[in-house]
Amino acid sequence: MTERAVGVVTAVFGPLVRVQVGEEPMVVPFRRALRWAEGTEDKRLVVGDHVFLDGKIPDFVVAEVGLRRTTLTRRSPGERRARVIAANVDQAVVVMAAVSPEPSPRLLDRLLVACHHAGIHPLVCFNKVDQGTAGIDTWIGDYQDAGYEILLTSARTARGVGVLTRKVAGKTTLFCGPSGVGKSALLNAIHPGYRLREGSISEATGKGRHTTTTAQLLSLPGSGFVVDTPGVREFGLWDLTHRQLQVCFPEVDRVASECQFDDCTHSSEAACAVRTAVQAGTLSARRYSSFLKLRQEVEEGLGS
Ligand SMILES: Nc1nc2c(ncn2[C@@H]2O[C@H](COP(=O)(O)OP(=O)(O)OP(=O)(O)O)[C@@H](O)[C@H]2O)c(=O)[nH]1
Ligand SMILES: [Mg+2]
Ligand SMILES: [Zn+2]
Repeated sequence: MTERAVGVVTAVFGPLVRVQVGEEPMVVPFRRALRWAEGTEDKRLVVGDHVFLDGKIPDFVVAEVGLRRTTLTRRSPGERRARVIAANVDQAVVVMAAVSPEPSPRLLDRLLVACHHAGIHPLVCFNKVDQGTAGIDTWIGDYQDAGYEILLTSARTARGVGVLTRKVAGKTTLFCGPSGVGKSALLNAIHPGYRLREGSISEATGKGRHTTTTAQLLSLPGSGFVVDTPGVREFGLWDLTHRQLQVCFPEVDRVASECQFDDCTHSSEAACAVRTAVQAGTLSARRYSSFLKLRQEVEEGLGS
């Protein structure tokens, strides 16, 4: 008799996917004519996809993909279309190292925008605080003022790992950030049973070595899932309107409600509450400039 099973995609390897059905992981192919929920834009299976399998053990095949509740998407260099990284994620821990590899506020801001736009709750995590925090003190303030939850962790000394473990319990949480910041190390600290491979930092470039090469969804002890992802160098955004981008900078959006004009661009208008706040030092000049830069980029990308 043909059975129908429900599972979640935990890894994608070309024509095969690893699916967890109940407690049972299995590697299965997918039908060429997969049935997708209406409105699915990027028809490639990703971790977190809810799938329906037809067939009989051990000959299951993925036949249908459920509606994606959330999709985290990026535009890779040279690609015109959105690429979904993971589906059905509730929150993301955006990880930067406190010292090495050198943290990139530019990339952090992009990842935060991508999370907001996807409806995924972002948390900002500075890992490797055992190496010092002097270099990131001002930024911590910027992100705290913006309303983000900041986690200071060390996978090495286990500082902050208890808090992180509580934050991810019962949810589906994606870990993202540059290579070498310790995403896999933090997940190993949360649950040593994962035994994820950790890389080293190149002495020549000060960067990670892209140790994790494919995204994978892992079950947490208890309930919930975490997603380990490969490090990103760039994170392309596109197809956001001015208004949508502004909402992705919560602190700018809050102040903007007091601008004189509804369609204020916060760049040259005289009665602009955002510029006034930057001048008064109540809004971070760096975040403001990051917002303007991203807006310009999004504008240039539109319609091209
Ligand atoms: N000092 C210190 N080193 C750490 C910490 N966390 C991770 N590392 C080291 O940083 C290096 C990179 O860690 P990974 O966990 O592989 O980093 P990743 O973010 O998963 O990198 P990719 O998989 O390449 O994206 C390893 O040598 C870890 O041992 C930490 O809290 N403190
Ligand atoms: Mg890794
Ligand atoms: Zn304004």
